[in-house]
Amino acid sequence: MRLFGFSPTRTTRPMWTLAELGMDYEAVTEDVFKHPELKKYHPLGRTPAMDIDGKGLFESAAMCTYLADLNPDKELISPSGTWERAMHDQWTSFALTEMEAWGWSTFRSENLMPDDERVPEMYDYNRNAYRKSAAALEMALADSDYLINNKFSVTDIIVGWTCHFTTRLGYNDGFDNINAYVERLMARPKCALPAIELALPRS
Ligand SMILES: N[C@@H](CCC(=O)N[C@@H](CS)C(=O)NCC(=O)O)C(=O)O
Repeated sequence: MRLFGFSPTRTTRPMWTLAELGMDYEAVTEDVFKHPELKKYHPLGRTPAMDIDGKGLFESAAMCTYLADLNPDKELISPSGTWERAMHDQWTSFALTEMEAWGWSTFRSENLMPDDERVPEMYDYNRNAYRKSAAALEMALADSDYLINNKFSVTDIIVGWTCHFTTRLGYNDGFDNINAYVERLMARPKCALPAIELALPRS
């Protein structure tokens, strides 16, 4: 098994999941975006990408879910068909589509696009849209440390990366529960999330 990518990108999600599960793999980190095989495993040439016995798997949440499913004894995820699994699907879909996507739009424009393709007009809109959604997670974390049955799971690895990323963007001011959640996750011994460094020149 090979994992293409490096921290603090979304590669941190499968990296952390693999550590929690105690699975061996080869990390491909050097010049990864220029790696001749990356496009074989990720159609857009992005990271993370996985080579699993020659088959490609992309999308960090799909990787984490698959890896956790491979190791039911580790109890990092509940089986399909259970309410807990539905809650996993709910919170991961919510984090990726209703929270992370807004921040990613700004981050990508600001950091990865050439000057003439940046869209700074969208930044306030993206931040506001993020905050409307994040208020729902803030409420869900009011009386629980972790998202599924108050027990750490792969759901927290996936959603936790989103919250760590948006904290780096300066999006979580006043969301005390989300900020405490990120700190709680970062204190876990196998956590692969790095120390918070602001990712945008503006908040
Ligand atoms: N939804 C994808 C996002 C993949 C993605 O955009 N990865 C970033 C790094 S975190 C990347 O490869 N960026 C390079 C680019 O956008 O050109 C996932 O969660 O795996």
